[in-house]
Amino acid sequence: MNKILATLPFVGGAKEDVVQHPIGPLTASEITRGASILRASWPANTDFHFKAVTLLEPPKAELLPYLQAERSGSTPAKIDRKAFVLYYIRNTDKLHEAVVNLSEGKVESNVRLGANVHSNADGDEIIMTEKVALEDEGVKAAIAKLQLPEGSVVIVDPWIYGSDGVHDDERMFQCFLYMKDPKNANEPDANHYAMPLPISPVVSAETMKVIRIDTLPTGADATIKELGPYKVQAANEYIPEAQTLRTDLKPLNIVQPEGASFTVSNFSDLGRTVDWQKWNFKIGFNLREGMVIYDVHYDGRPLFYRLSLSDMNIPYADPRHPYHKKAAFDLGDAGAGIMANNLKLGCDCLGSIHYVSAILNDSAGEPLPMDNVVCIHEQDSGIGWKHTNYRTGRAAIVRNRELVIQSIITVANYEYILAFVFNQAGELAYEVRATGILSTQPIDEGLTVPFGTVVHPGVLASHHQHIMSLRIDPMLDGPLNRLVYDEAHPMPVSASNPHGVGYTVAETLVSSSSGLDLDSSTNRTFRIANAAVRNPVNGAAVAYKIHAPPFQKMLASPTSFHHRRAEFADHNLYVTAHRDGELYAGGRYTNQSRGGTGVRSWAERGDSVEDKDIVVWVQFGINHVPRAEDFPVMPCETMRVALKPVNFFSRNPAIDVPPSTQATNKSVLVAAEGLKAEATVGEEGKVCCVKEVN
Ligand SMILES: [Cu+2]
Repeated sequence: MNKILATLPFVGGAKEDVVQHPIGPLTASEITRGASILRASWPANTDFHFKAVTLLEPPKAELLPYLQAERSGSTPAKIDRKAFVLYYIRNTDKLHEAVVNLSEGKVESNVRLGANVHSNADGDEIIMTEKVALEDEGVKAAIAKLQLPEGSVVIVDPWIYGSDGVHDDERMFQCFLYMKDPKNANEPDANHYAMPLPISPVVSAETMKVIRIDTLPTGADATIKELGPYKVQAANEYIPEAQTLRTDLKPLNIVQPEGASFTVSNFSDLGRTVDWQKWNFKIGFNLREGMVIYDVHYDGRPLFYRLSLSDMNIPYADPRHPYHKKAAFDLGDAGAGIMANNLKLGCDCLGSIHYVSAILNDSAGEPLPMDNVVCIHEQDSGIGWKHTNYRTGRAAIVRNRELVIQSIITVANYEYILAFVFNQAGELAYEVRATGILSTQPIDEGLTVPFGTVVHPGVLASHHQHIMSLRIDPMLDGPLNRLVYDEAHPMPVSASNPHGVGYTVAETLVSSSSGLDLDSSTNRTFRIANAAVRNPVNGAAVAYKIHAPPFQKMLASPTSFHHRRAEFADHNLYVTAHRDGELYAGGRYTNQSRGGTGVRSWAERGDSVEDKDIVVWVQFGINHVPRAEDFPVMPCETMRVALKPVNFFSRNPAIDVPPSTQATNKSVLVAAEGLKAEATVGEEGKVCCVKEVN
């Protein structure tokens, strides 16, 4: 295993005779080979539309011993490489999922999936749908009724159709139309979301034809008006050249003169092992989940077997047709991997950065290189801990350095900045920053509605919820863990509590798989614990607690398709007994899904989860009530789920972080107007040795 400190050259794929690690993402040659083995099982003239050619992760019963053997330095038992292949026979509804054994060169299983099971959309399909909508004579005739200015450019945003049970068995796209600022129609990055049009064609994903053209309601209710001349409002652009930029910002450079404190090595052609401080883990990447973190250890102790964002649902508040179907599952309907940005192009990280590239598949079943989809960097996150002895005046202080594993996805109008964040106190967090542009729709000028906010003249942004599900497969000091929660309760006034101020914290064990909720009135806090391993200081079971921000559960009725489909959206937590293949909280196939295939259904099995191999699903999110300030592009809205050790270590794990000193910080005094700053390098242990002089 070679340690690599600098940016790795792009890895184009292994030779077939190089055996890949069992959780290494499929290489280019493995993708090609998987697709061709599958093709060979069909008649020669079959036209395939490949949706996914991706790693089928080994069963945990094989992989866990493999990883343990690898760590102990012994030779692990060989595990076959397998590809999960999802494909349509092109221009039909015939969706198949197959398992191809790459090690043995054969198709192990190949089944056609039933009615109301649809695959994710892909880039080729989205671009084709845009073209089909714009070239349709009916759509052209509808646009003509708007009497747009000469030379206007119309833009199509195809949306996953959604589910309402009304003639929705076929896989379709509901397209929303916009126009560019006619005064600036040649600007490729013009913000068309400021100019929504009231026309919405529906395109069949099977036949790639327009099958219906909806007219959108633009009034206070569901009334559909005849299409007529469209009033073009002022533009509202987000690109910097359209702004008067402020001029009082000085450079702030992140300089790491001795390089990064982390090292990155290959555990397979495309898989990366990261070592940072006492942390050690592996990074994988796939089409559906994007980043996956495996086999997380701290100071040699096992913490987590697998961590990933498992699902996301964004149901919208507008009850009117066709908006009532808007409920995006961005991972299952598209994929966090396939939508990942090339981070080098956007200057998305600062300091010493390592980029990880990936290879996914295109619709022809060929390798699709995805450059720089993950960035690894460190950041300063303020003070880690501090104490000043007021008698001596000496401060002991360390800064909190974080390691960030980041990926950014663009889902048409919206961006999600996704990051696993590790720190020096044995804590890790999953952070989501929601940004990008609101999904907008036309509204009559001067109107307001209670289910959305007018963010620009004639532009409505509906309220919507972002509900995410983080999948945590723990192995705290071993694979058998339990979920408990602590609640704080006041002690009754009694002889032992005569002043009525006492309170106690009581633990409750979650014994069977279920959905669970936070309760701020009792400070209910969930912990994953290993009851077989005890803290040497206090005898408590070693544990990690889950700090998840509270969120409003899905507002759509329990009878709605939204609620039935987003099986994770009704509880803060779910806990289930581990089963291979149960990776996605809303089910494997979310596109126009019907429900019954996700974490709510798995929890209903009532499996024992007491000292078992458990999986914890943590839901979090926001109810996004748009503001004028969210347009034309939204300042980041940040959410963080933190996993923090509780009686896992015997003292503060960050006690050995070297102190923050001026010798390394090289801070500079900013003097008040009329004074000069005089800087000297300070002695060790002193924070600042700079002063103001006349
Ligand atoms: Cu939002």
